[in-house]
Amino acid sequence: MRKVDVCLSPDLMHLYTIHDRTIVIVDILRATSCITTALAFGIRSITPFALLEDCRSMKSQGYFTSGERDGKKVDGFDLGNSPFEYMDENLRDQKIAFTTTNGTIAIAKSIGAKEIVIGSFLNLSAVANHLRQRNDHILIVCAGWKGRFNLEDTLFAGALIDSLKDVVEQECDAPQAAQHLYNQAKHNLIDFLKDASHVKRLANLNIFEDIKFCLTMDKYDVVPVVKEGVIQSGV
Ligand code: 3SL
Repeated sequence: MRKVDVCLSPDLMHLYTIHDRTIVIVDILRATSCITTALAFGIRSITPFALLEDCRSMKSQGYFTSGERDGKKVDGFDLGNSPFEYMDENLRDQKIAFTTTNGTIAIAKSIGAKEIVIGSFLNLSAVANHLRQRNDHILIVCAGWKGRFNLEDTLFAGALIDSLKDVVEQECDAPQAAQHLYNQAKHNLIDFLKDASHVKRLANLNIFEDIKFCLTMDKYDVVPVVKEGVIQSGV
């Protein structure tokens, strides 16, 4: 049996050995939901950056610049961090440089893992099938918010563990906790998350449709994979 664990915040990454693991990065609201959507809509690649100015500098190399800080589109960037922005025909086959408050930090901290996969509710079954085909131990890394725990990423971790329960052995207590939470929430994720901190943060920015969309299950079949620092479709 392969082992599965959940890292509840990128600030806890130092506790885990990663070189022998497939890491699944999750930032439901909204970075990994955007990446999944972008690749489903035919964007060629997404290069993630932890630092905003590194991302901005890619403009001169023909990249579209995209992302946010504190939920707001970065001044001078081409795109923000709403999945709906990536459904644009004009972006088909283009290269995007991407930076976000938490999601791209979680990716940067996972470099060195055996494989890095991008997960969201939008591609939950595709990611689960991908993991089933590999025999690696798994670490689900929740992007959280500025080092803190968040509910929506933990719910995704629970959903993924639930769908792999016949082939994984849980390490420590975080996988159990995530699975219990998901089983409580699964009949109405939107209602369960109505008081979640990032739902409120986005609502204060008048962002509502993104939340509903990012909580949709299995809309896309793509499995974004990070290879040599670039995210491309692995399926
Ligand atoms: O932190 C992140 O990576 C973002 O997904 C946050 S936001 O939803 O765009 O505010």
